[in-house]
Amino acid sequence: MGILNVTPDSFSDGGKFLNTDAAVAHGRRLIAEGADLLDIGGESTRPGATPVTEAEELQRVLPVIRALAAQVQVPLSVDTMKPAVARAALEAGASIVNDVAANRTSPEMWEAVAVTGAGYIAMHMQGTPQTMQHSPTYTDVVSDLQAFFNERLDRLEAAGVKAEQVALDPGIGFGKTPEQNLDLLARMAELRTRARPLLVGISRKSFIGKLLGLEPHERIAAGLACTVWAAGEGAEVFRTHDVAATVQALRMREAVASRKPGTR
Ligand code: YH5
Repeated sequence: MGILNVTPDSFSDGGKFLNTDAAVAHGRRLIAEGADLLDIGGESTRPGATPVTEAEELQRVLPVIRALAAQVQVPLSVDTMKPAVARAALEAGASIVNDVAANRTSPEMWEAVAVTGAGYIAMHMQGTPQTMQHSPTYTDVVSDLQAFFNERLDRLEAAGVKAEQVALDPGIGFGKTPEQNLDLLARMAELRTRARPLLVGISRKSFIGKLLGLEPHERIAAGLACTVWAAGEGAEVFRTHDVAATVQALRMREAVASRKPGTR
């Protein structure tokens, strides 16, 4: 899954206006590098980021989704916490909702997914983007997330969203200490709740920077090591800025793993 951030710090001409063409070109490049899907987001969910208004988020993502839907074959997901943005994005040609706020009650979000039959990524986050890194606390981070996924799947099904529509995501970095992120990666196989695919976002995240003392653009190799590990644990979808490198790492891992009987 290639990351396409449509925020003014990513695709502007230096001013506050977004350049849709540049975002679309970047999306096409990620597909050329081997992305099987694109995740399009108009709101930064980095720790401490300020929320954007619904109107602003719609203005950012809709033109890019419309253009890409007309030009490319891969499924498009919309990275949003707002039901209205999800609904509009699905109408504009997205087919998956990436809901990083799946730990909140959002009947409207689930309603939109239920009626459209769209894919749904249920990501775990403790707290909100504003507060999540204050002092994340778990009894046992892996069993707490298992319980969370089970509860979410039950409630999604009650809301009319079929299990087949859902992928689960531990939300690396969303209300987790570096050690808790490592625990989730180490024991990722235990998160394969009810046979749903696991998606994981590792790319350039702060826990890598904190552990190894690296700036975001220096974190690629270390992130790939985590990606290869997670694949061995059964993770199937990888959300990344660095598609070409990720595809190479995963293809090589697969080539090796396929030579070893009984290996994932
Ligand atoms: C995710 O894991 N993550 S946005 C801080 C960084 C680097 C990257 C420099 N949306 C996920 O990518 N959706 C984001 O430090 C996501 N899973 C899903 N499903 C955060 C991000 C990032 C944050």
